[in-house]
Amino acid sequence: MESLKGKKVFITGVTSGIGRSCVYAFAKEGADLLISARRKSLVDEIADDIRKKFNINVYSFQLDVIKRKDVDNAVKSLPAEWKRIDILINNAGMGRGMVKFYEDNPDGWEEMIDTNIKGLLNVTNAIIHQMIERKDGHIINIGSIAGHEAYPRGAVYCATKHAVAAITKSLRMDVMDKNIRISTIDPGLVQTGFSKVRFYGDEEKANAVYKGYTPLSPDDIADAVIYIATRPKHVNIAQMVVFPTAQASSIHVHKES
Ligand code: 8X3
Repeated sequence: MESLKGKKVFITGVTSGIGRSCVYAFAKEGADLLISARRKSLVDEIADDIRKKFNINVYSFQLDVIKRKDVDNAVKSLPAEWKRIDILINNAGMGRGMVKFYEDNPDGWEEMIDTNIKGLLNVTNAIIHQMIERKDGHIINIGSIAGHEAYPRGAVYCATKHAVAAITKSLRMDVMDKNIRISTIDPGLVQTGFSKVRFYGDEEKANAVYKGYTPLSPDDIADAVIYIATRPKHVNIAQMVVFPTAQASSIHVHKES
């Protein structure tokens, strides 16, 4: 296992779910963290907490991944000691709506496409050039089983995660001569605020997604991300699909009533 001590790890979307769990998992391993999300006050709270608990260096900043110029500026204006980023975790992502395509709200499509595809591209582009120059780096995308299988009532969400899968594969080919690892971890059902956002705040619908079986926790995924990030340099976990034991595909979930 390679040590993460002192490695600079940049994580997007850290205020909840998998992003937040990744922050704590990497902090525990002694990594220095660049953490970002849309709500700066929440990012700062997490930063204060992990500085105290883990005695690591933390740089927290506001970032809306969908705004390309802002992303470029934020990365360009990082203090000198934070400019070398060893690991990027493209976590920021979301779902909006789970209804038939012809009943769906196109505003939700735009949010998903902007965040899950353009956001990931914006952040990757802002960070990969220094990795290419140094011939060193690791980018870990948080994809989804929805990037492998399309399912009903998920046309656009599935399309965005298929896009993440395609970008991951193609980018890996583009940088295979630059000593840069490109990985994706593709979870099934993880109990986070994801469903509440997807169902526009409807808690009942959101809770029903995780009833009748034991879903993955965000810590389960952070644990897998740590595994991916700590392999020896010549080992790239290209893709990792993680399900709860009661799930066998996007649409096969065994629920006890
Ligand atoms: C979220 C998991 O199964 O709702 O990416 O697509 S799923």
